[in-house]
Amino acid sequence: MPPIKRTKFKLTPDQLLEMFYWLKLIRAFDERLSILVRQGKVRSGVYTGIGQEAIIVGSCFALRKDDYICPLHRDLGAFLMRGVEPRVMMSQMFGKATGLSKGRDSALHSGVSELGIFGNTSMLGANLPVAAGLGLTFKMEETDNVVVAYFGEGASNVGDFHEALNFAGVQRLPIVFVCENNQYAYSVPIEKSMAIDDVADRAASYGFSGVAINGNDVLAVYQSTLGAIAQARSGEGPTLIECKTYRWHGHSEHDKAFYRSEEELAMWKSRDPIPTFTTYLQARHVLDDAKLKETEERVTQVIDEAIDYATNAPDPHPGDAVTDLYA
Ligand SMILES: Cc1ncc(C[n+]2csc(CCOP(=O)(O)OP(=O)(O)O)c2C)c(N)n1
Repeated sequence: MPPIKRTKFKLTPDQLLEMFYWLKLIRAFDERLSILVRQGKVRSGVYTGIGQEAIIVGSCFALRKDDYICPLHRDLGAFLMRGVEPRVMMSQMFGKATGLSKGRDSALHSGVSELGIFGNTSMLGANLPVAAGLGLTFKMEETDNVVVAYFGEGASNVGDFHEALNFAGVQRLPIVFVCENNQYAYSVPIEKSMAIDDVADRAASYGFSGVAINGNDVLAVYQSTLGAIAQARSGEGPTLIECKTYRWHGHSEHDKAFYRSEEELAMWKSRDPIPTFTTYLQARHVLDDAKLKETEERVTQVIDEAIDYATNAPDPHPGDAVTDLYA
């Protein structure tokens, strides 16, 4: 196969390599966090997205800097891709003063408005009406910004999801709803919580399109998000993209996931988004052994540095507990 100049989605080799870097970095960040939890270094629940990275990378890659995301608990990678420094993110997980919320929350609820990240609360699906509010703001201000709102298939069973989609559909809001369907909501498999196969079908009730795609294919996620974003920017309203995937670890690091079989896990691991994309890049002469080694070394260096920084960072000062509050 001859080397490619750019893909049919107009991605250049450098952009493809950037996507590859993010996949590797986000995977490594979660893998190291998983070890750090066992070492007692993390002062937060850790909900890794290992196995699901293609969704975050493909969708965030399609965004502009001035767009917004509404992430959920499993989306730390989205924080990194939007520009949060790995050392700051690691500090956040360590509950250090150098973290996003300066060690004052359980780490998963911060937002960074200047990077277009709207912080979430613990209530499943509660980020979706917030995304609708952001979309309404963009519409009223007549900007062409969009918001990407992430949620799991479990969250698509709560009322907030349906209210948000209904409102977004009625108002034709510039929102891309990205469902990370990893097959389980904690221990509940999808067939025990939904009477239909595809979350994507729910969009039709609210007057817009829903599409179910392979969430382990970073280019498929990118392409779908790009199309949905173009539609949202031109005032044609929201889209629901359901990305089928699987989480390799338990719901959180304290969950041993006894409710699923080894065979099932092995089957999904064989669909690992990273080797699939690696082979794609190698076959098209975008990635050679030297670039692969360089990327892996860079990732290790970035993560090592982030851990060193967070380990040596100061704890929060009790006197700062009530700073940055407003009423
Ligand atoms: C309204 C609400 N109900 C229950 C919970 C407890 N809870 C937290 S995460 C979770 C499972 C979430 O599953 P899903 O939405 O599919 O996302 P995933 O964790 O699989 O990424 C549950 C039940 C909660 N936080 N909020």
